[in-house]
Amino acid sequence: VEASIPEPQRDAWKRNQPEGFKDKDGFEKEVVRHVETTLARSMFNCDESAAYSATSLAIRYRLITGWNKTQQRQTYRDAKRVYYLSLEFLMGRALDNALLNVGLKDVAKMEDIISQEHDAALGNGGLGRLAACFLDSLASLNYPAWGYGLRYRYGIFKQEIIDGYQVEVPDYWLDFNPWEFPRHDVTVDIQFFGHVNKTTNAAGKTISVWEGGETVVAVAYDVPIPGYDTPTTNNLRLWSSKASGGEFDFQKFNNGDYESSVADQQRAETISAVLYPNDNLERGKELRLKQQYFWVAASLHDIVRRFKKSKRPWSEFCDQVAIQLNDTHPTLAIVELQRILIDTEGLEWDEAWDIVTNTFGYTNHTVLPEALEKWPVGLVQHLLPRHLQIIYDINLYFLQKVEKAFPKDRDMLRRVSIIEESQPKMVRMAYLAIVGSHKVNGVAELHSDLIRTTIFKDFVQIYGPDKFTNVTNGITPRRWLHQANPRLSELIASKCGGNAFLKDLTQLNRLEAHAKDPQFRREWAEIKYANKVRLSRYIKEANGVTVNPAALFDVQVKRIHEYKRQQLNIFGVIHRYLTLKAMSPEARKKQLPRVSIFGGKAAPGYWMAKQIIHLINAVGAVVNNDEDIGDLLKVIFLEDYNVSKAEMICPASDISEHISTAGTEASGTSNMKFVLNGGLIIGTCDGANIEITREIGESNIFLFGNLAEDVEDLRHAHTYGSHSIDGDLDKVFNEIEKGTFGSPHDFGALVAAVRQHGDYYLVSDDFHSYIQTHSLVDEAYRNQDEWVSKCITAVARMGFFTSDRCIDEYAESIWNVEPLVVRE
Ligand code: GPW
Repeated sequence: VEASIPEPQRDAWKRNQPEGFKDKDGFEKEVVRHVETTLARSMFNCDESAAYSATSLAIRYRLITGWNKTQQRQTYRDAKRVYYLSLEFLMGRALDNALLNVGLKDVAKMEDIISQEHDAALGNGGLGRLAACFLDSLASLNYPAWGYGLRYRYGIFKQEIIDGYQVEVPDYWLDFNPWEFPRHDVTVDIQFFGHVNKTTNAAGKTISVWEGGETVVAVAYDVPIPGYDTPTTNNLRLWSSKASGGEFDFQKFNNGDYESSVADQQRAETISAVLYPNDNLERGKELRLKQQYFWVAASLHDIVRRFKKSKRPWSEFCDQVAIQLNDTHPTLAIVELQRILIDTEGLEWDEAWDIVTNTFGYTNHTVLPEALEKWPVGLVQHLLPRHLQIIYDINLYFLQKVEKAFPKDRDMLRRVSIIEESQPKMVRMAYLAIVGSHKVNGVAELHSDLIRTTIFKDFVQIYGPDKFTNVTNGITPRRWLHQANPRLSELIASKCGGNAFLKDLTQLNRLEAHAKDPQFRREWAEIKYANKVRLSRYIKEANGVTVNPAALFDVQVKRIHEYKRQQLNIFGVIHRYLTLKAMSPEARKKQLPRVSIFGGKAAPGYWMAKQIIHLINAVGAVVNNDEDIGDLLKVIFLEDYNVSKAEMICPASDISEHISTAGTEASGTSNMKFVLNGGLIIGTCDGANIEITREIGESNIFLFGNLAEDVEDLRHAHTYGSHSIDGDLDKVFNEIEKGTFGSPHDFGALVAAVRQHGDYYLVSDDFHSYIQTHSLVDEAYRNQDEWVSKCITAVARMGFFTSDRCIDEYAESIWNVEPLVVRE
């Protein structure tokens, strides 16, 4: 590697290598040094926030050494790298994770300090959190890998509940962020708008030149990603936008056009200003497309620059580079790489296209039509004129191939065209992603089957089945077991021969032998109880409601969405309430107390989701204050569900709800988190629930509801047959309409969606079996010994769902990369 330090200074450099620190003393010394010299405070005015700052600065010092070493080694060894392109990285807090991964967790026990940290919330939900788990696994398994994303100034909004309604508050999180390193020298000029000119180059070849328009500058901010129990520390590079020409355009400024120069600056900075708060929905906004191109172009420029340093021929690009597209959001990367190769590097189309398709892999995360990205051709033309030409060419060559293979099938051409011939014409990003990648994967078996047989059926015909594969999602056990539930992790370690299970989760199977051991069960149950006490305290503090920690804790926390069916849950809660009310006081005494806990954000523009939040809170206000009911039922909506709250909630659930309409939830990942923390699941046969059932056994999960294969017929029957509502559900609706939970007018749309508008999500069809299954849950919970045995057995069989397994599968079957061990 070339060193940029002049010869005379190199010796001094080597003599003065920072050494980091190795032990508790060194760590403490570093913390005190930061309090006194970096923060200019003393022992007497070091509050918790200052303690957090100093501690994280000390830890980050330790990370940097491993980080530099990792990057140098990867470059020196010229290893193939994986680039994970994701518009979302839902990281949560970094300090606790860093302490654990570098092995200093036991040195510093400091919950109060840890809780000072603001979540890094650059994501909406499952898709963003998956990216964060993947980064943890990539580093822990020593894969040379970088994440590329956007450095949003505002992450996902904070949710406040006011009078039962969601109110959004901006999440400005960058006040003090010790985990990022601005690289003001690493910048890329990103072009927008303008026009394309055709000219002839020196060799007499016609070439396209993209000219004019405007330029925005991308600035790199690097975030170190430490692996667990390894010196490997990978990089997450986030791009921030700023105006070209520095602060503001001095030309304009000096000409007296101050306002417009400031406006230009603001317009540039707007690109990375805010995360779009939609989950499983694309709204086709111009700024979103700008974000996508800005991020993708900066990342590719960076990747290509790194490759060119190796001086290898272009034919070796895909031996050095694998790029994974986290959903279709980064699909323009395919077009951008093709553009660089043909317009800038002068490759022929076919040669370039070969490199492109061998480089990219595409992961699909949804079959919901409203989430499949399409961009109006006119918008792409306006913003990225050269890219639109290339998209048309990609489509032309693709359709020519299809026509050859299916000569008589004109409808096939219409169906698979990357350009949808609608009014206005649209670019279908998923199709572009398929055509430009060598592998396409879904995120759970059912989901991968569904994409092969429904939305991408034609492409399986065209490319054959091998291009389509499945990689079932996973979660990192470091954060989601060890960090979130330290006591359970310790108990598990005591039976699994130490912490090795955190790196090889299949070793959990050694727990199974202890599932019926009374002493072990007692310890297990005691930890669950303690976790519930902790959550109860939080609920008291946050909601002012006293809940009984001995009650069955029933949790549904995730983004609020009709397809995830929080409405089914709350209708079920109302049914339970009515049933309890109808009982005699004696009969009531025999009932099992329950706490129904909800949490999750609604997209700000998703009116129905907001109605659901309102109904949950309205039901809580009535039920929680009903003296007939007392402890038997409490309904809690936890404000501002996020990663750090999930870390507290998951360990405290007895049962969690994963009850999406069959065929709609691609995978789900919180289902895995809850089971791994010793909770059982009530769920539909959807997403990863199916594989969880296969692994842990049917007797350890509560499945209910219609199957994916029956959904279409049921929907058809709702619309064209006679649609009768479940009797119990009807009673629930009548109660809502009586005004029991406040003005019935407020909840009319939720009722009408089922009664009048075709019940698209099959709430009524599944209601009976949902209620019945909840009775089975109650019954099972009464036998605590059996229940705890089920929980232990389930945890013992969860080894498959680590994101480590998942990353190894991607590495082997999609990326063709190998680990590179970095020595300490
Ligand atoms: F629509 N997912 C998500 F596919 O959290 F892009 N946000 C999204 O916008 C999309 C998917 C998208 C989730 C899936 O809903 C969930 O089932 C899956 O477990 C998760 O992505 C990770 O694969």
